[in-house]
Amino acid sequence: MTKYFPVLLLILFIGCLASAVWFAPTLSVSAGAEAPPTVSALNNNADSIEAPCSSNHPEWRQAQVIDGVSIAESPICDADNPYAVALAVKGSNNVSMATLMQTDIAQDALILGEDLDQDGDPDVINIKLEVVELNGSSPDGSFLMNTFAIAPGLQPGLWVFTPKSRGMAIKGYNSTEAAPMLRAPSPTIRVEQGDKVVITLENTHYLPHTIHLHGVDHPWLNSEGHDNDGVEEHPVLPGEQHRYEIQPRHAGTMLYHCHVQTAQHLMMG
Ligand SMILES: [Cu+2]
Repeated sequence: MTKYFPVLLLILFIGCLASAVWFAPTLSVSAGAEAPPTVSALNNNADSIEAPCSSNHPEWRQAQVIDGVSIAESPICDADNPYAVALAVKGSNNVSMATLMQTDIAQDALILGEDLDQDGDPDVINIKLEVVELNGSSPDGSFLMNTFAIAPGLQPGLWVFTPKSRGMAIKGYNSTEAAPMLRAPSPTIRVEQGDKVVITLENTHYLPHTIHLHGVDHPWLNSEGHDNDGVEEHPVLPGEQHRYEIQPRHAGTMLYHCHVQTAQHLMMG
C-alpha cells in the first residue's frame, strides 16, 4: 500500500492540472471577458434607417404609358416591371415586341382573343402556366418560406404557378435573386362571367402536377374529351401539357391549386 501511495498522489495531481486546463478557458470567457454586444443592442436603431434599395430599374417606379396602358407611379424600392403590367392588361399577343422583350414572359403566355359580347374587352382568354420552385422569400411578402422534407435529401420551398416565362429563373446571369415573375401566391386570374377561358399547364417542373379549379364551375371533360378537373387520377407529367377549360356562369372569388399527392402539393403552395 505504501509503495503505491506516491503514484496515486501523482495521478490525482495530474488529474487536477488536466481539469484546470480543460475547464479554465470556458470559465474565463464567461467570468472575465467583456460581454459582447447583444443582437437587440445592434438593432436598436434599425427602425430609423431606410433599408438599402438594390433595384436595377428605378425608372420602373415612375408613372408611365406603355402600349397605351397607363401605369401609376409605384414608389416602392423594387417596383413591378411596368412592361409586364402592360402585357397583363393587353395580352402577350397585343403588345409590341419591344415591350415583350422588356419582360420575362413568353410570347404565348397570355393570348387575348375576340370581344364576343362587344363590351370592349376580350372574352376569349388563353393562359399558359408553369410550376416553379421558390426558396427563401417572395416579392409579395416579407415572410420566410418554410421548406418541407418531402423525400430523403429533398427539401424544397414552395411550388407556385407562374405565367409561362422565357429566359432564366433569376434576374440576370450574374444575379442570385429570383426573377420577379416567380412569386407567391400564384397569379390572380381575373375573368368575366361567360368568358371562354383556357388555362394550359406546361409542366416544366420535375414532378407531376395539375390545376384543379376549386369551386369554379367547370365541365368534367374539356373540348378534346380529356380530363378537365385536374385531380389525382390525371397528373400532368414532367414535359407534358394539359388544357383546362372554363366558361364560368357564376361570379365569385375561387382558388386553384395542384391536386397531385394533395397532402404534399397543397402544403407546397
Ligand atoms: Cu403539384
